[in-house]
Amino acid sequence: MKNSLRIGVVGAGAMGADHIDRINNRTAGAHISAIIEPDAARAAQAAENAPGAQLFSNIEEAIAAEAVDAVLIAVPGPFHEPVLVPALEAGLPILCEKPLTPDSESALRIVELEQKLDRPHIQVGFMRRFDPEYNNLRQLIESGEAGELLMLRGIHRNPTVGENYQESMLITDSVVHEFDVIPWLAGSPVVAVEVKYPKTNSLAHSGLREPILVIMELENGVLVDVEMNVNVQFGYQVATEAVFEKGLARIGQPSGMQRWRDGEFLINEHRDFTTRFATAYDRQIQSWVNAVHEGTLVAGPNAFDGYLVALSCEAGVKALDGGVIPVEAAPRPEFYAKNFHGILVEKA
Ligand code: ISE
Repeated sequence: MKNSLRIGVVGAGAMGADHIDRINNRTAGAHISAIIEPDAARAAQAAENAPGAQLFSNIEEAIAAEAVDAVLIAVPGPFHEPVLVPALEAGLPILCEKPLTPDSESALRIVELEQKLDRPHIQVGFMRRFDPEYNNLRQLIESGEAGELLMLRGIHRNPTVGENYQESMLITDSVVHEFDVIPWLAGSPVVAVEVKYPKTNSLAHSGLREPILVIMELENGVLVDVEMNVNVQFGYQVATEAVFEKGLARIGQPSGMQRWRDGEFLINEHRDFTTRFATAYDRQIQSWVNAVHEGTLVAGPNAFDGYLVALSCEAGVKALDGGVIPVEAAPRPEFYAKNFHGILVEKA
């Protein structure tokens, strides 16, 4: 075993706390050495699961104290850039929860700053690339075994959302995942986005028009539709159907024990993304830690991928008001050319 990687987690909210538990209890070759959180009560609570971790109220203090070898950013998206900049300037490897930043302009600033380093240092936390079923589907598409991919049909359903969930968040907080994983699956970028409204769910809180149907055109001609629904009431579902020239493939169906009882057939369904993507999160963090040990630093979506997602989200938010909105990206710099597959590498 190489030296254990000292990770500083920035933000000890629900996602940060989940990563603290994952890194200290289920990840080889790493531990939490610092919790960077301005809210003292939240920091103290998170520290209970991170014995020996030092507490800091900002990233600059943790860097000055030489308390971290790598940083995991789990604060909300609008606060990413002020953490990414000093972490990049200190040359630290970074795992940044989605989104990279909330808009393409700031994403491009990060991409430009990162290119001053010798290689990419930022991995963006689009964990679906590490889900075993998504990996299987990608391999099937790449293999050509079922012929050409023609269409992808996605469902993305949440049980309910709070009053703070705004209409634009259907795109920026939820479909943001499809904007990363669909081009990765199909091997082709999004070139246009359209949104259609079915009948609105009366159970959605006031002002939220949902569900929506998001239609994405990919450069290679594959057409994608995604039902984005945040009020299904019963559980959490993320599934994809791929339509090929020679057959179909489906991933993300409910799984677990099946029961027949009192005239009913029962099967487990997820209640939220923490269980649906538990394996993906574990594999994402382990692969990142391994990449840092090996010196490649990034084992998944990089900052340029984060910039492309930000562009698609901007188009998606515009498309909420109607029209087919084009997505026009700057060319991918050579610096970001490597195609990361998100396939698990063995534990370090
Ligand atoms: C949440 O923030 C996530 O990232 C989940 O993966 C997504 O399914 C959910 O819709 C978002 O609100």
